[in-house]
Amino acid sequence: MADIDKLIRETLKGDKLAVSRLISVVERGHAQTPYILEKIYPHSGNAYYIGVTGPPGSGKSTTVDRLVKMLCSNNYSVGVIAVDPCSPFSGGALLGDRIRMNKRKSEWDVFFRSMSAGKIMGGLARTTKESSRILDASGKQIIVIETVGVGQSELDIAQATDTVVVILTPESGDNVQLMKAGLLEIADIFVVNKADRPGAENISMSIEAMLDRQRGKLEWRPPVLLTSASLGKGIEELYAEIWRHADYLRQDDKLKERRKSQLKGELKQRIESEIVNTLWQKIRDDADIDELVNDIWEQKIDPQSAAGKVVRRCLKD
Ligand SMILES: Nc1nc2c(ncn2[C@@H]2O[C@H](COP(=O)(O)OP(=O)(O)OP(=O)(O)O)[C@@H](O)[C@H]2O)c(=O)[nH]1
Ligand SMILES: [Mg+2]
Repeated sequence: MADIDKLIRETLKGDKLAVSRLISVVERGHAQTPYILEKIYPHSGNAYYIGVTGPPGSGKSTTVDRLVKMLCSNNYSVGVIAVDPCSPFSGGALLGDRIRMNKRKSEWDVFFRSMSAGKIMGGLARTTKESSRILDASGKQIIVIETVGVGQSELDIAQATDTVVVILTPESGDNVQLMKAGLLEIADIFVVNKADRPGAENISMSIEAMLDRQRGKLEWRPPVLLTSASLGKGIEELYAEIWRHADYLRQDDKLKERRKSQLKGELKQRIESEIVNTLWQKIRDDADIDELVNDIWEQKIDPQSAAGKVVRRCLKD
């Protein structure tokens, strides 16, 4: 525990090596994770969280790279987490290298972390949240989280960040697909990247048309930007729109409400897993699962009734 306490102290002072080690401990789902999170939490909540999501290869890492450079040259300290749900070789590693190669790097306060699902115990959403809290508590002013927008991950990013940037490309296909992907609901800012390719205007117009149909329902109408991240075009506009959204959230306690509703979601998830773990522990102690399996096998009882019986008996005492 002494080691962990030292690591926590150094993390809170902003020591990069300590931050990196502490994230690794949490990432592996080490037994001391709850202790670490308890000590870290009171020091978090000061950073602004930016989420960047979109289909594979849409230019997220390239955009994040550009954004981070702009943030750093405006003297912000930045923490970046790039989540790769499938491959262990994320584009994120490249991002780190690209930033490292920049000659002005020594003046910059940036921490980069790439995570692949394979290494993570207990779910990407949990680890992303916990790692970003560590970065936040270490004093980073801006946290950027990159995830590929497939399946659950885009909902996770909306649960973990203040401003969500959804990056699409001219190849992103028709808008029906976008709706299905659930990216529409979570976007605070739309970016049509690779605008140097044909079709960018079209996709931008169909997003605008979709937003038009929602008119009245939207308190914040997400802007639709055209960028060409690899050429550095449109990034200044994106930067400005992120801050415009941040300003919008800071009015009338909107940011507070957004974060509280995220905390509610997190609390619910954590209660659920607490219930499952605690009950399972007790059920394993009380009930003879193998015997019950035999009863089910011999058709003395059906699986659903057996489950109900076990849980009710466990809750009674
Ligand atoms: N033509 C063009 N290519 C781009 C642009 N932005 C990025 N690319 C290229 O698109 C490819 C994917 O870029 P990344 O930034 O790695 O995309 P990503 O969304 O992070 O990819 P994953 O993390 O693998 O999902 C790279 O080859 C980039 O150089 C752009 O504006 N125009
Ligand atoms: Mg990437």
